[in-house]
Amino acid sequence: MTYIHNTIARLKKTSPAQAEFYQAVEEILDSLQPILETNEKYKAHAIIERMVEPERQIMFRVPWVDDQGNVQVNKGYRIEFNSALGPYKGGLRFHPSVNASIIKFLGFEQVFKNALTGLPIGGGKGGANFDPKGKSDAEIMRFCQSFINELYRHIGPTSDVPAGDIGVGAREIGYMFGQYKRLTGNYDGVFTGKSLLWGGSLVRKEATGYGCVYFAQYMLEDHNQSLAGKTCLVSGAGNVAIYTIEKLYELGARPITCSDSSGTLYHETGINLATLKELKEVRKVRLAEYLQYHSDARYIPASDYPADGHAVWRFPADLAFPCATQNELTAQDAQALVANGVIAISEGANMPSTQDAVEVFLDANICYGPGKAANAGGVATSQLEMAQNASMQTWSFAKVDEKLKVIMKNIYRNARDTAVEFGEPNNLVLGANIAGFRKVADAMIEQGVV
Ligand code: NDP
Ligand code: 2IT
Repeated sequence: MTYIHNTIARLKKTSPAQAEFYQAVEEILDSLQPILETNEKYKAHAIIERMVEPERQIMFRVPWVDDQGNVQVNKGYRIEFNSALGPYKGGLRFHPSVNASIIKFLGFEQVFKNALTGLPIGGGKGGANFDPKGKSDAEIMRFCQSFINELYRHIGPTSDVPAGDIGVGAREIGYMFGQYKRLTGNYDGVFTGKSLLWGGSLVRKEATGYGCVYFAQYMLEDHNQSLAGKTCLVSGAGNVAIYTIEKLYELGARPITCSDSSGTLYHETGINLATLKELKEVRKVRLAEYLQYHSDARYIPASDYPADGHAVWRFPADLAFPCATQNELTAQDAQALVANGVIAISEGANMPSTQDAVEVFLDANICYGPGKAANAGGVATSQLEMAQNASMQTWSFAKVDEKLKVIMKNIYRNARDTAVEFGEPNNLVLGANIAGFRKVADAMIEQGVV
């Protein structure tokens, strides 16, 4: 306990005002107590002290000109957190809320997540406080080009390989790759999540959502349950939410909600996937427009949410898939889910449940798959994209999907077996955190004090 307290106290001095980052560190350290107590080597090698300090943090100005001819300025980030297991790997987030705390929490989580995949990738994260909403295609392109005018010198196919996250999809990756290629003259696998026309991997677009559902499936199978016939709550309406919903239907479940930052949609007969894709992938409009296609659905605007949480978690269902953003599920939401008989949570988003909410799930002894395990299918498939690029091959959809399933099963088993080893068989938070930590920490020790 003192160890956690001292680490957080030190971080508050050296990295002030980074609440999300402290939250992510505290959760990991809390889980690591049993292994830190019995393994002097981690203290002797100052592993925690080194792990919580990124290897390198790059922050830069991103100036660009909007369609009216005004000069705009955003702040760009790339935080290269840990390269013990391989090149820095992790997404870029474009959202107005982005700051150093958010990028550091995401980068820190990424280190452990990437270790859990079993693949040779270190952890990093980046982005900008740029708001893509309402921007024209030309503005998005100019922003991406300016962002890369600085970032290009820090990335490379064997050093740091960015991908998408909130606000960054195939369109943005295309503009960033184009500018990187122009500046460096290199046509290489420096980004993942690329278009299928020029180096992308089949299944990467679907991978985070599919993987999150596979993870739920493996948790349920272990408790003699299945997805068939289960009602599911999904939050978000972006890349992860859409492909979570798609896979839930394929496996016989019924997703009845989704949401965006303006409100929540509830459709008792099941969210219409074709309409959702049309609204969000093609027309890029607000979710409220869904009602124009399906008048039997209900829409709850964010202004009508309960003061202590989010409307999406207050509907009765068997399973919950938070797929929007950090801290979108509060302790009160968790209590409502448990009271309504939820049997499993699988997190598509990064750190969507507050620390108190996680405690509620663990106390209720239901299946709880933390994001760094349950959403690792996205980054794992990114690594499969890197492998295809490096070997100049293109694998079939079935081959990549099969590899994704095996990776998700291995992550689940690794987290579960580690939880069993440390005497808390149903605590996948503990299992995932210790399993990820052990791999990174032991690699760091073998590589010396660097
Ligand atoms: P998208 O940008 O495609 O979609 C994000 C969705 O979440 C949108 O519906 C958005 O609504 C909603 N959202 C975002 N921020 C907020 C907010 N502050 N409040 C309410 N709603 C919000 O992103 P992704 O689907 O790619 O990412 C979703 C989550 O999954 C993130 O936590 C991300 O870190 C995580 N993740 C993503 C991976 C990937 O491969 N893409 C891999 C692993 C994790 P609106 O449009 O109104 O903003
Ligand atoms: O949070 C994540 O794992 C991602 N946004 C995906 C990162 C990647 O490199 O594919």
